Formats: sequence, structure tokens, C-alpha cells
Amino acid sequence: MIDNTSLIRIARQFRFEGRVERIDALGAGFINDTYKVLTAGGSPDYILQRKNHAVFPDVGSMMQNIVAVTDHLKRKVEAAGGDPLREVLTPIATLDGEYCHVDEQGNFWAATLFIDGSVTYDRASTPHLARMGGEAIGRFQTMLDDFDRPLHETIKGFHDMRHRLHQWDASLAADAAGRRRSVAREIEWIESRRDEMMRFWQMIEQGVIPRRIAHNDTKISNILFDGDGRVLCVIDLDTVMTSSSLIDFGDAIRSYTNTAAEDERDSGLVAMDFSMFEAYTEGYLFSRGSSLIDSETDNLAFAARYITYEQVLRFLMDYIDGDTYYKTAYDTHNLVRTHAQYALLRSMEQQYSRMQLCVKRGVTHRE
Ligand code: GN1
Ligand code: MG
Repeated sequence: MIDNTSLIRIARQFRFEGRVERIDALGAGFINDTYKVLTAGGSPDYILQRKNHAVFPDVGSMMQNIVAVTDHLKRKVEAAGGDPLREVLTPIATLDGEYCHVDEQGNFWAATLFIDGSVTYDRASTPHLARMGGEAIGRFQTMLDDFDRPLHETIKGFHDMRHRLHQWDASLAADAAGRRRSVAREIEWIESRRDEMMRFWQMIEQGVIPRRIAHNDTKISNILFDGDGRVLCVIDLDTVMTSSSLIDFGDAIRSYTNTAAEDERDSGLVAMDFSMFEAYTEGYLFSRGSSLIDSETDNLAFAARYITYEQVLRFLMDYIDGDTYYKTAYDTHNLVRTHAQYALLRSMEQQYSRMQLCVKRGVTHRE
């Protein structure tokens, strides 16, 4: 925990308007630590974030990505008559004109403008919210279609199954926390699906599914909504990189459709809510359908299984490694997450033909 005096000292390193009055811890991210900086009088408030340097080896490059992408998005929003300060994240520079401050302990800090009147959700409470979320990610991707500067790879092989399975094999071999034997059944969940998951990734490697710029972490809590359930702004741009549009769709489905929390202990409560799937798909195809090629729409439904499988793998791998990546609140937290995420994957597998039909209907509808 960082004490308030240190936080205020760090906040002073940024070009904030107004005097800092209070700093509150915020949000429940799995990776970074997030704070809200409240300023006196009518000055804007800010978000201050300690970026996880163990997860992001080059925070400077990551901030370069974020500045370049938000510049581009702001131009698009402005051209469309929108409000770039509310509809796009605004990174705030440090007194030195950088976008990242390194404190005495070697922690990396970055700041953005706080967007007033915004609400976040951990789960989609209504299909309307899911539809709006789908539309927003579709718009986000479309605005980045003509972004033509190279982006740094902030996390190597983030959604690359070949890379993930390499890491997985190494984790099993190392068995760093001595937990491997206790999770033989769970390991089998991963092993038995290796081939089908690699087949999907190979389509991206071979260019059958085109590489495009994507957000890569589209869970619902990374979207700011207004009080009426409309999307204000897509946040958490740490992983904006080249991957595939399908990855964003899949990761959103993984989160919007879950009937329970990501760490629900009773995995019997976890399932994919089909009405949320339908609504998200409808919204996404509404704003994105006309930009996608057939190989993308054909594999959209599978992308949800792909990303959910990847998430089972990542939670289980972190448990086997001894909880070195995700924040955990108790000893078996990553194992509980593994079980809950696996229940979601099973539910998707059971509803897969319906999911495919729904995408097909949506696509035909748009033509
Ligand atoms: C992490 O940082 P946060 O909470 O937005 C993770 C995602 C996972 C997610 C699981 C950089 O997201 O990939 O899907 O947790 N981000 C990173 O909830 O690893
Ligand atoms: Mg994140």
C-alpha cells in the first residue's frame, strides 16, 4: 500500500490543474493500481495509475502507444462532432513533458483526465448494456482501421496461443510452487483443447483472419457508460496492439455474458447468458459488420471460446507458477477463477451452435 503523502507527491509530478485535495483508491483491476485524484474548486479530477512494471516491461513504449492512439481517436471524434475530452481518454503529461513518471522506488506512474458522470460495471446487467458495449467496440476498432503508425508490442504474444502454450509447457515443467500434482484434472482441460485452439490461432498466423489493431482487453469494466447506459469512452488502452478484431469480440463475450463473477466460488452459478450474447453480437455487427471479411464473421463465435480458454489457461498457469501475475486476495484465488472460467467455457461449448446461428443471422441481416 502506498501512503497518501507519497501519492500526493507523485500527483504533483503531473500537469494537473488545481490543487490536489484527496486521492482515493479506485477500481478492481487485476494488474495496475488505480487512484482518483480530486482537485479543489472547479478544476477537473484525474486518474492516477501505477502501471505494473512486471507485466509491462516497457512502460515508456506503452505510453507512446497510448498517446498515438488517443491522438488518432480524438481527431476522429472531433471530425464527427463529438467531444474528444469525454469520448476518448486524455493522457496527462508530467512536468518534464513525459507521459510516465518513475518514483524513487522505481514504480511507473501515468495519469489521465477523469471523465465526470461515468459509471462502470463488472457484469452486464441488461442486454441493452451489452448491445451498447458491442457497438462501442465496433466503433473503436473502425476508428483505428486507418491508424498507420507502428505500435509497440506491450506484452509479448498476449493472445498468441503458440506463445501461451510455450509458456504453459514451461510452467508445467518448472512446477515452481509444487502445485502441479494437485491440478491434474484442470491441466487436462487445457491439454484436451490444444489442437482446436491452435487451429484458430493458425488462421491468424497464416493471414486467413487478418491482423488488425485491437484493444485486447475489452471486458465490461474497461468501458465507461453514462447514467443512461450509453457508452462514453473505452478505457484501459495498455494493450492496444495489432492482433485481430475477433479477439476483442471474444474477450467481451467472455465478460458481458457471464452470469456470475469471474471469481465465483460456486461454479454451478456460472454460465453464458445467451440473451447477452445475442445483444452484444447485434451491437457489434451493427457498427463493425460491414468492415469484416467472411473469414472473420465465420469465426466470430469461436473467438469467444478461444479467449475464454486462454483465460482458463492463464489463471491456471498463474496458480501453478505460485500467483506471480494476477493480484490475488487468498491462496486459491487463481484456482477458483480457473474453475469459474472453465464453467463459462463449458457453457459456451454447449451453446455453440446457437451462437454460430446468431452470428449468421446478424450478418445476413446486415447485408
Ligand atoms: C487483466 O488489468 P485488467 O483487470 O483490465 C488482464 C486481462 C484479463 C483480465 C481478467 C494486461 O485485465 O488480459 O483478461 O485481467 N490484463 C493483462 O479479468 O493481463
Ligand atoms: Mg488492463
